[in-house]
Amino acid sequence: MTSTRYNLALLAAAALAVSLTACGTTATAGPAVSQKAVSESDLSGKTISFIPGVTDPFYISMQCGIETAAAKYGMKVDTQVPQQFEAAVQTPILNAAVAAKPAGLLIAPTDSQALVPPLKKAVSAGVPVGLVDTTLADESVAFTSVATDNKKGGAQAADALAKLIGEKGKVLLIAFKAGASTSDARQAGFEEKIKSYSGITYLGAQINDNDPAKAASIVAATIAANPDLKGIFATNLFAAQGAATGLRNAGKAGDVKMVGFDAGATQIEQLQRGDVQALVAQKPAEIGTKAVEQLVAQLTGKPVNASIGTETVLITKDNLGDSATKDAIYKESCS
Ligand code: T6T
Repeated sequence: MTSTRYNLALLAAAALAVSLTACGTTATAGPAVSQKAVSESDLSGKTISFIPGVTDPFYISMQCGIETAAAKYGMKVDTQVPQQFEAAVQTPILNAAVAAKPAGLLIAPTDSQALVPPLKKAVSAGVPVGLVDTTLADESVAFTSVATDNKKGGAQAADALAKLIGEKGKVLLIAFKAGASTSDARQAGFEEKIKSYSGITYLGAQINDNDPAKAASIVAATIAANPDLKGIFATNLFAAQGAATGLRNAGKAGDVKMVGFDAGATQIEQLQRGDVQALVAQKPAEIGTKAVEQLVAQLTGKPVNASIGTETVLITKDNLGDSATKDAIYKESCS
């Protein structure tokens, strides 16, 4: 949590260079939106538009959190999912959602630059924008941003992988998407940390474009060129799924150690099978719940947190039975 923002009466708050002090922290007013603050009871029947990055258990779990939190206020949730994790696919979905004039929009932008202009338009059209999971190069567009500390998660993965390989040997990183803030931050956190292990040779990052098959072929090619490869960090669910398949196909599962980000059912199976040794699980339902709470605060003129961080849980075969770990496994559906 970095700062607290007040949404001033939302009217001609255009020149919002106003700075307030709340709870001992300096606060900057959020972006101008054109609605008046309403009471909580007025929210009943209003719609929250939710646009995730793609379909996967991470965003399904987030949707479950959003729906449960919205229901407390009698609010409806309209979820529109891009078929691919791509700005060009997500932008028209966003534009259509804004045209329907929801009470607020919660979105995981698939590209930190490309989504800035359409989200600025959403704010100009009077739709408050909250960011979930991924963020933007220009965060001032949004009244809140709720996400995992992805840089820290990348560093956590580096430490886990270093330990698994006895702090020696060659390691590869699979970045799921250049320009997606989460992929970039996980990579940055991993790279910064892995440098501190003098016995580890970092082979660099390769991008799989959120395609498991591409991750599998990256692994095959890397093993062909580096038969002494010792470890892999795959930066999301699809990268990890494909990388684990690639290791199995190459007959290297369990021999080359793997740490993946995310914890859907497939990742847990791969962990149990020994193809993957550790998973950095996020808390997507909590991200969704907190984002709704911030949206309600924004709409009712209450203090809003500009930035909220959620924790990660490192899952290994050893702690798989623990209750905290069980809770961290993503859902495949809300029911
Ligand atoms: O890793 C999550 C999410 O945090 C990322 O931004 C995109 O990929 C996932 O949805 C997993 O597929």
